[in-house]
Amino acid sequence: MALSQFLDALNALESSAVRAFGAAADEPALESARVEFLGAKSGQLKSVQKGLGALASADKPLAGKRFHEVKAAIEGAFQSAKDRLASLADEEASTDDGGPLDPTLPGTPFTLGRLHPITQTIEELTEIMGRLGFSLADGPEIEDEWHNFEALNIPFDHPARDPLDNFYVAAATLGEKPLLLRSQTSTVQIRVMEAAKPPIRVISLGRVYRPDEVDATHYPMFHQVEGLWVDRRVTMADLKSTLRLFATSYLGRDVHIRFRPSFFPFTEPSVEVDFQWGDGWVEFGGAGMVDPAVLTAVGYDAEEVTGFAFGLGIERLCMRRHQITDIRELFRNDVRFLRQF
Ligand code: FA5
Repeated sequence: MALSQFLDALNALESSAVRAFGAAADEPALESARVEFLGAKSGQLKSVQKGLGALASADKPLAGKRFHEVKAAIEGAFQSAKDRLASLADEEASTDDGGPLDPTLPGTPFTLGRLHPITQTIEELTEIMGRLGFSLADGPEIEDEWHNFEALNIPFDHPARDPLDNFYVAAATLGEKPLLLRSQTSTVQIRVMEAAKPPIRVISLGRVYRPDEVDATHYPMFHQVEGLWVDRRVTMADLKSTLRLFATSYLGRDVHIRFRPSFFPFTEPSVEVDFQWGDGWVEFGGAGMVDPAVLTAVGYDAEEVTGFAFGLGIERLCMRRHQITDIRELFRNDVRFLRQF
């Protein structure tokens, strides 16, 4: 046999074997390709090898070298086909318990997130008060003592200013104005009145902070909704009808509302606001007629205008609406709980 003929046969064998192993899509196909090309008895490599003996001795070294190259290439193609099928099998086992892929099975559904119940409550309260003509106002959560206390007629020696009852910001150093996390949204009353002249009709909803002991109805961070209406001849009757409309819009027509005499430094007279809950009454917040001292502190003429203000706990409203009995549920961030709203 001529050398060139032998080398041509080797080249043809190499390309058909590499193609066959590359195309083997499963174990049986791979095995039959193995038998065809690498089979010990009648594999094609074996039969080409037989031609080696018929070559002239001078051609044998070159022919033998090329034969071993082709043999290594074919065995390599077999090994990589084997590895490829093994890793495919692993993948299937890990995604589908080893069973074959069933393209007709439904996919993994995307679950849509939803707004936190407190955010939902804030949005709903904003809309209700918007219908009553109240626009939205905002203020910072880190406040100075003027807005949190002084302008609200809470003097320096008032117990509400006790550092133990407030979250003062440690970064405010000696000589600088002390700063604290606001303990009530009433701060926004001052910010709004400093910035605008009457008539004023705003609400503000946001976070407030108090170092209260945590229990089923108290949390160190909670939310309040503050309302403020200042104009000529605003009366206590306006306050009561506004709060009644607010309560029935959010909680339903059968909710009753009750005022109890109380004291806040920034309102006079002041009341606690209770809503009926089952057989009993629950306190939702405080309210009253804006104290003339507050109107004067922001530069209003207390002889000309009057106003009412209220501040209610948003968690309590949300809990009352959804029959949530423990405020801590709202902040545990357990999606099984939050998904219900
Ligand atoms: C005030 O904060 C006054 N600023 C309310 C006010 C505004 C009076 C305008 C007059 C005019 P009080 O401290 O009572 O009031 O708090 C109001 C409501 O916040 C409470 O009734 C309660 O619903 C809620 N609240 C108070 N502390 C907590 C707490 N630790 N966790 C959850 N809610 C709370």
